[in-house]
Amino acid sequence: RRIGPTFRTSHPLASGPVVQPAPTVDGFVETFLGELNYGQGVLLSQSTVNDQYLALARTVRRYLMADWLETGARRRQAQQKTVAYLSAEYLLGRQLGNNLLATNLQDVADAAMSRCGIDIASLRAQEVEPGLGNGGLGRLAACFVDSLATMDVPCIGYGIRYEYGIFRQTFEGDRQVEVPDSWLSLGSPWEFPHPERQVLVHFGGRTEEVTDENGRVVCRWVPDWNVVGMPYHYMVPGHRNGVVNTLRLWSAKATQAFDLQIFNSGDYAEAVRAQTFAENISKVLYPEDSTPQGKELRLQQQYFFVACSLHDFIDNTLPHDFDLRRLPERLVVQLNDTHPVIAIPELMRILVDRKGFDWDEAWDITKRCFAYTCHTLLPEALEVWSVELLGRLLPRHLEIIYRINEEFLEEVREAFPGDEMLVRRMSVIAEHPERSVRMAYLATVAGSKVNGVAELHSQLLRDKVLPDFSRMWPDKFTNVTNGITPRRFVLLANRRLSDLVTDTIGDGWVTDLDRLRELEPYADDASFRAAFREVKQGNKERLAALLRVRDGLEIPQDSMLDVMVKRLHEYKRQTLKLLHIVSLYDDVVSGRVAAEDLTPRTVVFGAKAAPGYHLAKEIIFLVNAVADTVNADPRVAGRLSVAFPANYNVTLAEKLIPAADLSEQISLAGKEASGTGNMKFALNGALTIGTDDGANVEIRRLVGDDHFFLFGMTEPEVERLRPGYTPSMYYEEDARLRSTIDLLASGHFTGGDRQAVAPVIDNLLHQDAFMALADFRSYLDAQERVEAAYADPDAWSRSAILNVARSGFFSSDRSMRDYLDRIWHA
Ligand code: T68
Repeated sequence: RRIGPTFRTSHPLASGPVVQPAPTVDGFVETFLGELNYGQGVLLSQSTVNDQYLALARTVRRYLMADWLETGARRRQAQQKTVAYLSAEYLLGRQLGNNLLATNLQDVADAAMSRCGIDIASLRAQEVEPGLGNGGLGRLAACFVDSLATMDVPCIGYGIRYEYGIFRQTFEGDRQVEVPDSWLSLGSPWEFPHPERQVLVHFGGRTEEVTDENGRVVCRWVPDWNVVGMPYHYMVPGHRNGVVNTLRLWSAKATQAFDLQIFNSGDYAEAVRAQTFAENISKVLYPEDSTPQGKELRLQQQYFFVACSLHDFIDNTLPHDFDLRRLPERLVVQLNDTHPVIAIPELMRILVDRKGFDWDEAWDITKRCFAYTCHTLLPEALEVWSVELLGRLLPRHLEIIYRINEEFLEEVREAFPGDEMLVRRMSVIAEHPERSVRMAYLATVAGSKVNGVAELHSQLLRDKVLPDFSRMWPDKFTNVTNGITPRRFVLLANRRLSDLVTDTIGDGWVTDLDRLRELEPYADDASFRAAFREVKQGNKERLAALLRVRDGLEIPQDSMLDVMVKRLHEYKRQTLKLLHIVSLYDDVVSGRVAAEDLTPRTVVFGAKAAPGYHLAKEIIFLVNAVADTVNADPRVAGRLSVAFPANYNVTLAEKLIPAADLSEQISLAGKEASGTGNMKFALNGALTIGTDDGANVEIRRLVGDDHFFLFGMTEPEVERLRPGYTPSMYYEEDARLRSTIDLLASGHFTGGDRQAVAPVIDNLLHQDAFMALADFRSYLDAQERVEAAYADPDAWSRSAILNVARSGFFSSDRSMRDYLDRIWHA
């Protein structure tokens, strides 16, 4: 049955304008009621909050539609180079607020809803954020597509429409319990299915050589099963510039819904087996684990979305008569980590097997189309796939990878004759512990550029992770420091600060964040500082109100808000923060320090642990246990409290970050590739306590040493200490550390249960792979400097304002300019 376009383009209506509703309160109300009545099929008087939310979302959508269609048409016409951003994750956050902001309809919508007797805040709260990512990597992708739309750069974001995103975290008895995130269950008004653009994806089977019509021997893949990729389109609006780009996420469907014969025979489960199997591919997001578990489904997901995306671009986006020799002029594929790297052999397969290119020409085209971003430094996080699995799932791709590797190793032998050790080290195929494909190496061999995500990270990537490759191709390696979108993370999340900044320097900063520099002189202006403090206070009150309702947590108002939010990982060292809290508490309960002498402090944690990461879950348990005890102890009441709201996500980040005074960025130096939360805090006027790691290095350089609390070993110091590192030595030699650990180990926080704390304590004393104990003393000293600084509100606000003024560099708009200049040349 035909599902392609059937309209005659010569018809007079074919080029008519798309009608947008009037951007007035009347126009908005009318459209909203129309959506409620005709879209949802309910009367206002009968409607639920969800009906109203959906109608509001569809109303806002209408205002974006004309721009979306127009942008698409313009892009098809212009035939410019397009960035295909391939990412297995997009951590988008809620859409309604962002889209109201992009269309500048916030005030109109507020007035329209209140005219209908509806509290718009309750509708905003109704939206479930699409949590299609784990953390930094997925959120970065979302910031990047926002910036590209704002900069009017042709970009298609490609990814997976997981039916279940990152799990919802709950706590039961202080332990993390994961609940499936059924974000689609009440309907998603922001997506548009496009069945006419479905793609068939093959798996399994074997390869064979056949002679084609020109008498050439060619390779053919004879797969043994298929799934259909169904695209869903999402709007990615630029900021008030009439541009709407597209995010295209793929959902897996069976080629046939069910087997009617089996169904009729009564075996209902068997009749839908194939369907269930196929649809599992996009069922759920993999919770990041930092240790690749040879998960077959994960490789299926990766190939599935990559195959759909390349097919979509080549066969459905480019003009039909496009000469693929010119592909690199029209397409640059940015690989967001190794998850989409299977796209490299896939493009080779398309060019050689399907389009009839000879190998060398195909390889030349392919190399010019790809670039690769690495997001890690942990060797165990570099993805590898066993040859056995890859060959079983994608036999043709394995052959292609072998050939790419053979030719590459010949190149190595020519460049460095007689060094077979080097050849073995650089091979895309690892031999031990089992034969496997090193995806980062494949990406480096094929990519025109390889970049790290902060200066230090890019340096370590060259020197430590891929040293042989950087020796062979020094020019291939570059850096692009990460960034964050100021639209979501300042304008939307921190309206109070945005208004103050705009009243002071105008609103140019929203799309040109370097303009925040103009705030610098105001750091010395007492009335501006007072206004700035009022902003912070307002944000703290907003947070307190939210946590009261959301989590039943009370956070005191007159205290330093000290925040550590990020995935739970040993290298990020939530335990170091925990040791600090326990040491403060210990000081008071042991009588060393009078409670009145503690700087009032509220520590907020937010962190999810991967479900299979046992030690991380033990750390969560311990943080909760310490929080319970500390919060209930009258000896520290009003002086020290700990809050751990469950289910940290983008929505919570938008409320937490603007309220923070102190930003905790305390990873072991050399382990955090960049961090992006660190940038969000600085830009919202929190001061950072941090190690010399990731983008902290650049933040400190920009905001200035006096406005950043540095502590801990540097990366070279870490490496020097590593051999023979004995954590228990620090315990023996530092009385304060000993007392802190003893108190934790005593079971004081776990109702006397010493067993419950043993996993974390034993690990710290006997392994401590991320050297929390080595940095403990230095961290405590830095915290004392924090307290001294906080005691002078004027000096503190001055530093906070300078953090804002000097963080413009961390706009993802700047990151995009760097990608454009250094990598994409688009
Ligand atoms: C993060 N990586 C880096 N990975 O840790 C962080 N991993 O320093 C950096 O700022 C950020 O990327 C953006 O560059 C991740 O977030 C993952 O989420 C991940 C997901 C699946 C598998 C492995």
